[in-house]
Amino acid sequence: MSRPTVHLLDYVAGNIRSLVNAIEKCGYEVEWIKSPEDVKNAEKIILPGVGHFGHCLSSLESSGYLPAIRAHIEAGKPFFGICVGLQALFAGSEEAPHVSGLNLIPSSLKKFQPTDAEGKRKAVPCIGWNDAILNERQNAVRIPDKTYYGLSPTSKYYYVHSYFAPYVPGVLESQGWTVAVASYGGEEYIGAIGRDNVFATQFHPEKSGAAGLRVIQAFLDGAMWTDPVPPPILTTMPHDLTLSTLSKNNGLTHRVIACLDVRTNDSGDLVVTKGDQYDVREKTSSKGVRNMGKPVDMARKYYLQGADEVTFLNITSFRDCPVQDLPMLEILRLTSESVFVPLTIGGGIRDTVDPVTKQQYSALDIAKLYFSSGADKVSIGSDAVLAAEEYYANDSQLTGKTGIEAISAAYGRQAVVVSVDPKRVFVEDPTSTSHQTIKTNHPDPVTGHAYVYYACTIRGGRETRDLDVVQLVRAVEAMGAGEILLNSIDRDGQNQGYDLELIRWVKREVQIPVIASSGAGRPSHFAEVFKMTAVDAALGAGMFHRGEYTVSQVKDHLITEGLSVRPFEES
Ligand code: 1PR
Repeated sequence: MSRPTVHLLDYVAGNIRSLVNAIEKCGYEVEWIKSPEDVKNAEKIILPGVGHFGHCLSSLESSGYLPAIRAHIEAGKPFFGICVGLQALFAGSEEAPHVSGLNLIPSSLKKFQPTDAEGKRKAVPCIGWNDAILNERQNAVRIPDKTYYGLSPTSKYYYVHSYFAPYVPGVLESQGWTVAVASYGGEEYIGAIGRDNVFATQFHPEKSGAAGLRVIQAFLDGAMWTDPVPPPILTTMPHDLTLSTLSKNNGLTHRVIACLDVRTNDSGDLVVTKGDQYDVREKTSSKGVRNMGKPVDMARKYYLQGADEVTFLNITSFRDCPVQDLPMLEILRLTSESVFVPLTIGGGIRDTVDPVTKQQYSALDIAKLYFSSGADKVSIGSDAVLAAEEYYANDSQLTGKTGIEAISAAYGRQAVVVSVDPKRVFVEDPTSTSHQTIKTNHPDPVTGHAYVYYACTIRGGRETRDLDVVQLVRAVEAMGAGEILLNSIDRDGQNQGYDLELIRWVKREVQIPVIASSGAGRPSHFAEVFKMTAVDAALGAGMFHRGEYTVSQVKDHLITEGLSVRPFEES
């Protein structure tokens, strides 16, 4: 028997593979809308959206989709907008003041401020797990004891956006809308909204684990009001705490990321490996590449343990042309079929020439391949350092030609992570280098020098450049990077905890979110980095791969320390 269908409007760039996978997981088949004519014949439509409000709405307008969508909605047929697909329902957005939306909701989107009312900083874009809670007093249209499209007040959903629809209690509800709310750094905004046949979420349900799949399933099944789901059981919750009393990061839970460094071993198989200070070879006489397991299986395992994101770094890519690296694309395709949290892929994202076909590929071409295989973000390492050097050589002028700029323009800032591989350099005093230094609490044990800067490296730490981390992160933020993955070669694989001095310093320099990486050896290191710095997420590798701790043990520990995490829900 053929499966029921839903029509999907992919008007942007083809990076919605995970949505297709989520729809298929819910038992439905996707039919693609290729022209405004197809909208007429569609019964249920999903309008996903990533990137820039102006680009999305202008391209919908110029290709004739806006009247077709309006007619679909007016005909009373089911419509589901996701992210910019929600924003399209509004009149407009600060992001593109001269571009109009569908104006079904007569208000406009605003940009998040970098500080809250008390002056506390918050990262923009807002990336992470947050609420979508119905305000019981305000929502006139609701059925007691039922949930709206499967939304649950105890679940968390994955958001990534810089612009938001401000929530004013009661206003939209009085016009018959049902509204679910989230809050970020003191600003309340609309997380989900619906009326009659229209439903939309600012969060990405296809990236929100079981909680998100439930929302997609409810829309596809036309189940507007459903029985509530039991709240997840948190066995470790101390008696004096409840979920809502745990400390959040500006409203977001503390993100825990599992990272898999992948490379070919000496028998030619792609394996997850793990280094000490980036040396991934065994210390025994064999000197073989350390084999920690199979990439897809391990990614699934961490998803089921509650990882909030999974990152793959293809660590041999600086030698091999990634265009030929089909196994890495296959790893992404397979992983995205069953892992419904954000997937990042790094390694070899730069302009390149295929050594066999001699064909030229831009960094954007490479990123496209990864996005269409299921990646949500790409992570750029070496190429970001070289681009930053050029940026300073060019009097801090943007050329528009770098991979970061091209990918950010096409897919949005949130899709571009810059992975930083710094090494500490000690100096006797700040005047002995042109680089900015800090006084460290951990002076060089040999020389006793107590001033330090962090030199950027490329090619997996093999080459140190005359550019420091502060210069790098400022430059890539200006180019349009959306997040910093902050490694430390000194700490990698040492199990001694994160480099808090480095993390604090970088957090001060940029507004975009920062992920702490390198050095996690036990759950308390995660609690330490979240409590002692303002970092937005923390990543672990070796301690998970060696089976010493699970992601759920890390999250349990964070809860006992009073820090909020996304509770894992069974699929
Ligand atoms: O330069 O754009 O081709 O990207 C290459 C990417 O591969 C970079 O992101 C770089 O960080 C990474 N990479 C290259 N060589 C290595 C290596 O290990 N030999 N791995 C490497 C970097 C660092 C983290 C690691 C954390 C946490 N790995 O990803 O997982 O340090 O480890 P821990 O929790 O066990 O301490 P490009």
